[in-house]
Amino acid sequence: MGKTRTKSLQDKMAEGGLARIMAAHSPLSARLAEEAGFDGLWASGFELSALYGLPDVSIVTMSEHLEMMRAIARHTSLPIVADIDTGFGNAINLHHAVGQYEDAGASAVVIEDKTFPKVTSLLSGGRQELLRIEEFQGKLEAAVNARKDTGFLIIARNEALIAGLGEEEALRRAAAYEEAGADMILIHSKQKTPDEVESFVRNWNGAAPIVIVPTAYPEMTEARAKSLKKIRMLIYGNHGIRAAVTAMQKVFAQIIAEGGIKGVDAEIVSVEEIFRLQNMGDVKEKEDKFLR
Ligand code: SPV
Ligand code: MG
Repeated sequence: MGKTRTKSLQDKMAEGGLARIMAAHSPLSARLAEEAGFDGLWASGFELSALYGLPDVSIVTMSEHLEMMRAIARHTSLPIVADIDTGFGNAINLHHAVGQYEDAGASAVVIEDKTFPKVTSLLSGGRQELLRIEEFQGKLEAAVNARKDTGFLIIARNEALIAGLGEEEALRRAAAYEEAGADMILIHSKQKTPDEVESFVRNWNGAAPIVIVPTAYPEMTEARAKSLKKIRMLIYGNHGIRAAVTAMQKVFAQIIAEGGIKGVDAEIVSVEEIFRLQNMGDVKEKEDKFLR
């Protein structure tokens, strides 16, 4: 199954294609992303941290993240791009982590060039410390060495723009990461417009395709990303958890305001729809077959 998913991710990106990857924080959200038509899932550290009501600062452990990723993998057939932050330590910890995520069914890992513990990238004024280039190259080489399937993607996440170090440093780092064996470069930005990322992409001369997460610059559509020619993966980083919070805030407030559930009933999915998403039909079939 792992290999089939990985192949489908690669097929999507072949010949100029753009893989559209939606964040998932649970098997249910993963299934909804699959039904909506996304090409893959982003096992987001930010979303899982938020689900636990925690900040995204390396508090959620590898075991917690892996366990959720396994549950997601069991529930969908989409390829999974695992957000493994800094790799849970140094090159040795990362080597172990890559083996675990590949065995758990991921098709790719994204490893960021920050120090451990990391601070979430989009926070205004966040403390952003980057590793020395040589140290991160060692981590990437460890990740490449750890994977069993050469199709399993090692994606280097470049946080130079997030840390305010400028495009020249971002390009220098991207070239060094490609040299160390990264299959793709994720360039992250928290600028409110696509300019910063577009300029980086235009000036990127490497062969490694680019991954973007346009949360901060929503004017970057799929068509605009495709027109830049070098972007092969677009990650919608946190729209599942934000949509869930929006819906719950609205419905919960309405129930309090109206003193009951009558008003919201027609606005939310039926209980039958939840039964469908839980595969209750399957239980009925098994009951008919096995319960005597
Ligand atoms: C995540 O979704 O966990 C990410 C993307 O790493 S971001 O939060 O935008 O940095
Ligand atoms: Mg993350």
